[in-house]
Amino acid sequence: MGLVERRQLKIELARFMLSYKFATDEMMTKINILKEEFASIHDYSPIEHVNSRLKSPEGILNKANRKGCPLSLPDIRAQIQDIAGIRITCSFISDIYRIRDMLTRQQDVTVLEVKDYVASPKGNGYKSLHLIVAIPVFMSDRVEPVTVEIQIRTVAMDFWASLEHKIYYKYRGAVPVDLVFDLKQAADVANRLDVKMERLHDQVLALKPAGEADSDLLSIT
Ligand code: 0O2
Repeated sequence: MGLVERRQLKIELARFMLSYKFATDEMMTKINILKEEFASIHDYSPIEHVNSRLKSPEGILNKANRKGCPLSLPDIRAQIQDIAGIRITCSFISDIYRIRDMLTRQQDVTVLEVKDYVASPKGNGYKSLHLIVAIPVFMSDRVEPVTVEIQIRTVAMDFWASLEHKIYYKYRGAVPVDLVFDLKQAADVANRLDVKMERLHDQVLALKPAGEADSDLLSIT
């Protein structure tokens, strides 16, 4: 593809991405409703932080090239599933699945794919639950199902992934072997922390006398 065509495609991509922005806004509203509602009823929310991002047109084209995806909007729509991305962090591993259930049982959310890197971590130690979902976006002249990738992970998994991502980009993918080894060890430590924190949390919940407000116990977590 020549420079002029690539520039033209980027302009079309910017328009095409508007639907992804709307889908992200809709999902963020759903997640924030769950977060607030959960916090007000249970005095605790499994959702610690949420953020969203849209892949840049350049990022989309790079990913399409990497995947061997033809540079046409229908192909990009079909093959690049993380143009709209939402990341949710939570305290405990069980929260990851609780959030998944709360989101996927909503009628207008269609689950297209689940990648459970929590149950089956990547070789480098990466853990996270990825949901690829479609949500209908109501435009002035049509309803469009738009794909959103939702990553759900604990704070410890997120801490690890952020650092690994920085290191990966710093070395442009060619991370030295000793650093890869250290990162894998750090992932194991993060996992042990997650398991231990969950056990402590369960113990505290088991101690809770009947009728005691959640806030009295959860404030110490
Ligand atoms: P960015 O900058 O976060 O957007 P597929 O789409 O299935 O063909 P892909 O994209 O590798 O293949 O799917 P996968 O495995 O679900 O990964 C999508 C996103 O998950 C990545 O997006 C990262 O955000 C995150 N991710 C996956 N593996 C790793 C990893 O090993 N380390 C870290 N830190 N993050 C990971 P992007 O587009 O790579 O990056």
